[in-house]
Amino acid sequence: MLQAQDAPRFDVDGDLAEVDRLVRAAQPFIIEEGARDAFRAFAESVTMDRFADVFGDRPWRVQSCKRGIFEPEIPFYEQTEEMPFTGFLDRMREPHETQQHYLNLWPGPNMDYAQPLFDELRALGPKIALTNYKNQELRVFWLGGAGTITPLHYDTYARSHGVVHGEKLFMLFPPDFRHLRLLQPYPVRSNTGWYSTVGAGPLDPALFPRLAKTRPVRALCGPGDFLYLPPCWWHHVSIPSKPTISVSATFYPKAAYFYYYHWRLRFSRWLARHPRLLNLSNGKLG
Ligand SMILES: O=C(O)CCC(=O)C(=O)O
Repeated sequence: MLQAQDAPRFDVDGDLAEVDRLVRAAQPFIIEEGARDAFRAFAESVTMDRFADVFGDRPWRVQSCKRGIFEPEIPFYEQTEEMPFTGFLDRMREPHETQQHYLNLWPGPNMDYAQPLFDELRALGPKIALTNYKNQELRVFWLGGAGTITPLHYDTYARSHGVVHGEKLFMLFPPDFRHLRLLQPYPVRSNTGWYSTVGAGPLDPALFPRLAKTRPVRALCGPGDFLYLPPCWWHHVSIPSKPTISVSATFYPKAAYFYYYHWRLRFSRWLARHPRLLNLSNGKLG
């Protein structure tokens, strides 16, 4: 098993003075909102039954990939399958043995019928200590069943991610050069340069011995736990045991621009849009 340090936790009704320091120091932490009325009312209203009522049998494109297999040429989020929304909810309750189905949902065109649900999510933001911080807007729902995994990767922005029902395990690694070496991302000249070659399945040092040299932070989030995930931190996210609904906001701290990781990702995306340069580089960009 991978040894990790637990992310610090703060009770939202306790002293939150430390939170500002941790955001400025770009360190992860959890704020517990579970006992607050605003969160409880939201959790009572936003359930799998509510999703079934709102989305019904509408055809939906969901993430769909083979469990534990990451295809470097096809980014994870581009592997999809169409199914009725209620069919996806069935998959959440009873996951397929070899195929993972996952969904993140935000207000898209022609989704007026779902607007009241997204309005409730938006209205929750200012009532939550972490997302009220610097006016982050809660915009996205994440829905998945037991065994779902988001492979190890980093983003350039920071996220605030809160569990509404179920449980999510975040394994986080700092954006330094040591971890860049140990976690070995796919090459810059690929579609997936911000994904690690380690960790499409469980993060297991028996499979990837280099993991034993890393210094991860572990954040196991249950209902009402809101995680602050600082910019450029590596994250591997899994749903250990039950159908899980979570929500997220995105936050762009200026400090993000100081990370090598940030520019590495942007350069990788830029190169992906200029395939002729890739050919000219003759595979030398690594
Ligand atoms: O919750 C997940 O499965 C992935 C979350 C994630 O990658 C993110 O918030 O950036």
